[in-house]
Amino acid sequence: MKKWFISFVLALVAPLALAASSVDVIKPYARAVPPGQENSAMFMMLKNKSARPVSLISAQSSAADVVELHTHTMANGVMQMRQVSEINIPANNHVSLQPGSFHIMLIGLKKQLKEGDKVSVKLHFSSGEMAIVEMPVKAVQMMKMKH
Ligand SMILES: [Cu+2]
Repeated sequence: MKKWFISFVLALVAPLALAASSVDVIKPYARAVPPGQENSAMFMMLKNKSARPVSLISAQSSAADVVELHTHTMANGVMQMRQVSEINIPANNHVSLQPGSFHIMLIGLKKQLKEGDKVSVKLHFSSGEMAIVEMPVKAVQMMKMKH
């Protein structure tokens, strides 16, 4: 009887848990690029409101041919970008995607990203949750760096 009751409650609760997002996306924006530049990046703060760690595992956007998760590392005194398989957000904590650190890399832009434009991205998390985020395009100062 008790077992039956628990599975009944789970069946009732599970769809709601999937619909509720455990991650808040705060102040997202994409970097404006000059004409002819093929790559850009998206930045935002990801806040994990749950008591379990969660990771951003992939991103999709119609703005570019390829969308990757990247970070920056210092190698032999040179700042370099590299792809990462996921970006972890600790429980009840946040991670910042910002210039010089984690970012969502847009490779092969389908059109120039101009200040004032809007661009969207679909985020997939290790929890199975998904978020569609629309963000403004802004001018951002970039350090010179190698890919
Ligand atoms: Cu990058």
